[in-house]
Amino acid sequence: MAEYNLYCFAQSGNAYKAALMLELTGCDWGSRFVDFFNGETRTPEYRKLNVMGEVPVLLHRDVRLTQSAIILDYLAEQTGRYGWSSEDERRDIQRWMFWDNHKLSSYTGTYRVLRVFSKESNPGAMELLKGRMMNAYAILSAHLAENDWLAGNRMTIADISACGYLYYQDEIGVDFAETHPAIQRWLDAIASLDGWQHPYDLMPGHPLPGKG
Ligand SMILES: N[C@@H](CCC(=O)N[C@@H](CS)C(=O)NCC(=O)O)C(=O)O
Repeated sequence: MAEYNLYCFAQSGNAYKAALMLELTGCDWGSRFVDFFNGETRTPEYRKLNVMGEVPVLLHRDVRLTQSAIILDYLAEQTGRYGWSSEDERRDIQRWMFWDNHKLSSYTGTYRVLRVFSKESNPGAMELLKGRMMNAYAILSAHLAENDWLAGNRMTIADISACGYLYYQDEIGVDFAETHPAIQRWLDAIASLDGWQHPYDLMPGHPLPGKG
């Protein structure tokens, strides 16, 4: 059994944040596929594992963690990589991770679910989410036009958190090279690191059955 075990599935940008951190830091980790699209996170067994019914969940020795930001914070401490060098910097990193969880990943992830995975069409919800998502991209882009990284003048877990959904560009229906070149430059810089893999290569569950 690997040292770290991650409950994940390939379409989850939130799980990808943890998987990417584990891979970039060379951790000995294994994946446990969660059959999200067939309702596994709604089962009583899964709710015992995570009362919030969400992916990712990380197991490490006798520690069980949920929430990607907390998992990244823990892994930064465990590995000594992509973390902070002062308490002020830690707060700055957390500030971006809270923003990512609320404004960037959640609107992008929900919009993508409606656009690509949902059987029902909901144009009103999609328009609302797309507007919020595009506002978040404008904020991210403005920051990255002035800074190479989100916090601390070097790559940190804030960057690993915020990039989580943005490698699924074709499914989101955006082309950052065209619309937000500063975001594309930053995504390319992360993707050039040793060990980087696209979420569909790093985690199990792609392609979805019937979508081969
Ligand atoms: N803030 C959480 C969000 C986790 C999340 O929403 N995960 C999705 C999969 S990408 C999920 O499991 N959703 C199930 C649900 O919300 O019921 C994190 O960053 O870990």
